[in-house]
Amino acid sequence: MSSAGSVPLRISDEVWAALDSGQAVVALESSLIAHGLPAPQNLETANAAEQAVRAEGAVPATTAIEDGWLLLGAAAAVIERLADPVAAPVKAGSRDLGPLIAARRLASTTVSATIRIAHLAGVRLMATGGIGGVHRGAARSFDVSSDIDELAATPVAVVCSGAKSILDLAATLELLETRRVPVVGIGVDELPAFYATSSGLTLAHRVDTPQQAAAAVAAHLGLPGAAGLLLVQPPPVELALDAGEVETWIAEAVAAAAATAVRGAAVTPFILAHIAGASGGRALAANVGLIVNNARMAARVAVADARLRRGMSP
Ligand code: PSU
Ligand code: MN
Repeated sequence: MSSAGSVPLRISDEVWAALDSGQAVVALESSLIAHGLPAPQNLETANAAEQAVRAEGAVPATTAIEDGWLLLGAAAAVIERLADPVAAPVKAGSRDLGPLIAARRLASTTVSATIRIAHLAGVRLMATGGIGGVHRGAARSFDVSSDIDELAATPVAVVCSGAKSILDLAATLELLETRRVPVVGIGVDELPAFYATSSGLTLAHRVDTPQQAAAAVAAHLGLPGAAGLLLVQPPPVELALDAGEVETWIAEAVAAAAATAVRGAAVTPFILAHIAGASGGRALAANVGLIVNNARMAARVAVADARLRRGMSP
């Protein structure tokens, strides 16, 4: 383990060695382990995502907060605790890092917290299922994920299946444009709708290979003042759900959340759990499949990006 300067950042030996030698590294968030997926699929998915990254020749770096440290490359034992409902890890967004370091709490990291940690060590790629975004009814609730503003500030490329369809996808795409975050489809012209292949929302940019994606990442991150970008791909075709069916479950879940005391950061896990139950497991299978698929794609892009930085063709 190594620490970096005065920031309490603990980088695993494996990740440190990869960074040191210019090898591809992919950051993986842990909020989906602790709060997005039920046990035991959460731990299985975390392990499968790490394996998918390794299989492509990159090094996975799962992020978390533990005992006063930001972790980049959480050890297997930490990932097991994050996946254990009894350990009850806190969900950390960007704003939470300082207080949770000071309190020495065990915490999982959302996309916003993950890209901040990744960028501390110069990691350029991360993977997740879907980013947070503009919630339905945000005009009244002001519930907009800090993932958006963190992407607007932090130069990391996030591979995902868009934003979860429980959000207002059109408003999320508009806000990403306002915040100057490019959204690039990988093999698609439309924003994927997480569980479903398409949202009907057209993207401004498309690439068709990991090499082209890496070229877009390198060009974007090379611009002075550039911050984050999104690379989006739909769920694996055999697991994708029908958009109309998903919409029905979401409407139920949003109504159920509004009828209870669930607010703020608890809303996303609540709605995801409702959909998992209502779909009879098919939403869960799609969620797991797309997370692993996005980890694999992020690794391919990271490998091509690492080649570009070594002056080789991607
Ligand atoms: N995708 C999933 N499950 C999740 C999340 C994404 O399939 O649990 C998490 C991500 O960590 C994302 C977070 O960054 O939800 C957004 O939460 P909020 O809206 O509270 O910012
Ligand atoms: Mn929120």
